[in-house]
Amino acid sequence: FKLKIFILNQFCGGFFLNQHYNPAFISLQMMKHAWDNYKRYAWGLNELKPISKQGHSSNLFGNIQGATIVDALDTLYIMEMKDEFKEAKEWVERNLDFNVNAEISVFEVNIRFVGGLLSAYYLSGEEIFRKKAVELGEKLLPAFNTPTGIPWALLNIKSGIGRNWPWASGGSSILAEFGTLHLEFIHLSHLSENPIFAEKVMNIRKVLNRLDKPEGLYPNYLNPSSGQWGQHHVSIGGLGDSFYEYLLKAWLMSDKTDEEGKKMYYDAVQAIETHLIRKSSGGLTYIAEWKGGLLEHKMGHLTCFAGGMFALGADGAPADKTGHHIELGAEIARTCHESYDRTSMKLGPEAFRFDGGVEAIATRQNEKYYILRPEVIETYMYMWRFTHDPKYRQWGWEAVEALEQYCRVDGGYSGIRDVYSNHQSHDDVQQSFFLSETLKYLYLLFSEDDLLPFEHWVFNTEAHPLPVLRGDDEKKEEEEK
Ligand code: DMJ
Repeated sequence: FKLKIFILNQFCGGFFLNQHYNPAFISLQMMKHAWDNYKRYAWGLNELKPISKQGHSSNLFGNIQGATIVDALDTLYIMEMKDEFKEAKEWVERNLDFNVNAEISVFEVNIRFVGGLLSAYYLSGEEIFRKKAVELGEKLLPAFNTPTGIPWALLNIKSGIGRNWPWASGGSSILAEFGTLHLEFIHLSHLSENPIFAEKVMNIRKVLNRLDKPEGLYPNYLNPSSGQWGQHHVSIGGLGDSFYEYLLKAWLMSDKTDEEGKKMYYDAVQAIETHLIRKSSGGLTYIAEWKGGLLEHKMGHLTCFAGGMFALGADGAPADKTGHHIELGAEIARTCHESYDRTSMKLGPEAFRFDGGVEAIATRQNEKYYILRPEVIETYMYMWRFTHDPKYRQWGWEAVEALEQYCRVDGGYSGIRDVYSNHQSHDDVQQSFFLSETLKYLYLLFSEDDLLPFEHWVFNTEAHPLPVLRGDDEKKEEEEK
């Protein structure tokens, strides 16, 4: 890695050395390498296997193809990779096809495909992306045909038949899945002038608001037929995470007019603080999981996004709690950084624990992997924007160095099976979210704040920026300015 920086400096007149944290390294070196190899070995397929140098297909997208292309569109645009954006757009025009007999994950297709297409449209103004986003949104509508209107997790987009994951508590739908449609569906209604999308997600709110919440918390499982909670498991990581994120962002994206979303978010954070947030004896703040009233002192890599969320919500926090929410964000960022720093590879494990004498360390073999996830870097990016404390850029750069040293291979970037080991064992998958989220958040972390400013843009949970929707009066005022 150091050698690479040295060589780059020879060619670029010390550019990379003088401006140590230059975002150009992320675009010219990292994004280019990830994209070029995807293009070379897996073009048109969903993801790349960078070791075996072939395509990777996950059943999350059924046989819809091109997940990496659609997920990466806005990153290419933001990084000004014009040729690559053009070839990606041409692929979408010619090949992106939703008329397939495929059972897909409604959540994954929404956040990656609908979200990716919407952002590409808003950034570039190219009509093809709007058209494809609305077409796909329409394909997802049959998922809401349940007695309560809480959508199925899985949907065959040809037959319109839906079902839930067989492992999910007594046929339940998952909070983080049906709770992570709101931003995209509001924009689909906005762009199609068809209210149906917004109606579907507003009904989810209605169902949730009618239910009693144990200790004010939202369980991860909800049965779409009975409208009752499944098991009382609560998590701010997997199965729960982006539901909370979307309450806050729905309010921000509505130009702070969605009072219901706002109230639901701050009430939920209050309950999370009371029942889930704890401090370890070594002084690390963490967010535990809650199982029917009992705490499991474990935090997932996924949960680390919450640092950024608390900081983003700080400004609107009720009575003099702004500083407190920023502080909470900073503490979660520190804990998640520790989870990276306490490994051999300086990359964080999938889950880390605070029991049995350990702090911020994975104790189970099946929790020691790192699959190129973005959440910790996402939190650094938000904390940097809100505080400008240089440590967040420094921590982000540590992650860049580790990614270059351990995850970069000839054929792209790969996840790691055990971040505590001294020998890297690659999982051979370059996840599409590495291009849409991890690299985008790194790029933003090292860029100026006026690139996608938070007053105008809200990021969906896959890091696809969506514009704040302003009322007509505000729009006029802005134009006059
Ligand atoms: C992404 O697809 C999204 O960030 C989602 O909300 C959670 N998991 C992955 C990245 O880790």
